[in-house]
Amino acid sequence: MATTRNHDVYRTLRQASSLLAHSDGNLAILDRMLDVLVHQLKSATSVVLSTHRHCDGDGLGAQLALFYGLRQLGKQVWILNPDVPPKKYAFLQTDRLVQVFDGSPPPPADLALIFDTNDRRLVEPLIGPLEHSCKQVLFVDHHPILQNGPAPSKGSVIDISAASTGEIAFRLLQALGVQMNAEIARALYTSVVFDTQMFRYVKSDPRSHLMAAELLRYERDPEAVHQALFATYTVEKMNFLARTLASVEYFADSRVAFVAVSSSQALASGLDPEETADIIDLVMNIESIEAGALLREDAPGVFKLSLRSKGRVQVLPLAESFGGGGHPFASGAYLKGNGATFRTSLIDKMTALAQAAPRRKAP
Ligand SMILES: [Mn+2]
Repeated sequence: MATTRNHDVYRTLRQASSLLAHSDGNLAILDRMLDVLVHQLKSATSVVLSTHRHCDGDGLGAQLALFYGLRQLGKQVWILNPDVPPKKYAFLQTDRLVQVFDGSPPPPADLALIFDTNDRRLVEPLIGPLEHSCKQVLFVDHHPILQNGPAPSKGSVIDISAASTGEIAFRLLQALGVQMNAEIARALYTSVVFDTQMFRYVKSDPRSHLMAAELLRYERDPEAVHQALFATYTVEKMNFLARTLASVEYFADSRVAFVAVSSSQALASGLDPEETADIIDLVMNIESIEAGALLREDAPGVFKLSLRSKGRVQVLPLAESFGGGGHPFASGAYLKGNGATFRTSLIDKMTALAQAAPRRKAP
């Protein structure tokens, strides 16, 4: 029976997590927080599910999985997001299932869960009205809590050992006794595949693969998901990337890369400005590169910074020093000021970080 098998995989997942937990000792606390959340979900009759602005496959997959799962348990459930999901996620029926906040009060619910962030600023302008309408608003996330950012609400479940929020959603659904099916599997598989970038970033932990193995018993066309997530370029976009790649600057023996773009250039090439982050991910494929920065100008003096690292350079503190956040090795910030000053400062700081970083070992 599928339930028995689910249970076995869940036990393996827990064993895998406890291996990690010995290093930080947080697993017992995390387990207790998950138990409390499961209890709250069981007693709730109405739940709103949300995620951060500019949602991605992870947050979207987690909220869709919970949507199907909680509906299966007879709950009243809504997906309400701060903005419209990118078109490439239409294969997840986002047009039909995701409501976009338009200023009117969110449905009054027992509980609201916000996935894939614990920074309330990334849920503006929905977060205030959500707190007003719902009895409790909690974050379910895998990003580190920011040193200088807003604290997540009490009772939020934050597991930084998870490679995707989908992993936490999977555990919640299993603990709730939800029966796995094709819809839930596709949503969770999207989370895992998106945030691990096809199993490239798995935190040296077997959980992403174990979970995928279980989901693939229900997801019959994983290649369709891979293509919907990753083979989405247009010719215009490829040409834009080619032009921009030619302007990347390299420093510190090509261990550091810096590139600047503007939203208006992107829009003129038919790109959503968010898609320009693909440039920095491409640059990170260069063997020698340890850290990369993309500075995107959205309006005169208004920038979005994206930082990436291969793991030996911590870019999160750098993002935090600019008022941003994210993961230790993929983070960002919104900046206001002088682009040339930011460029110099970023290159100096990343060069210092790369030079202080440990040398790379062969696997
Ligand atoms: Mn994520």
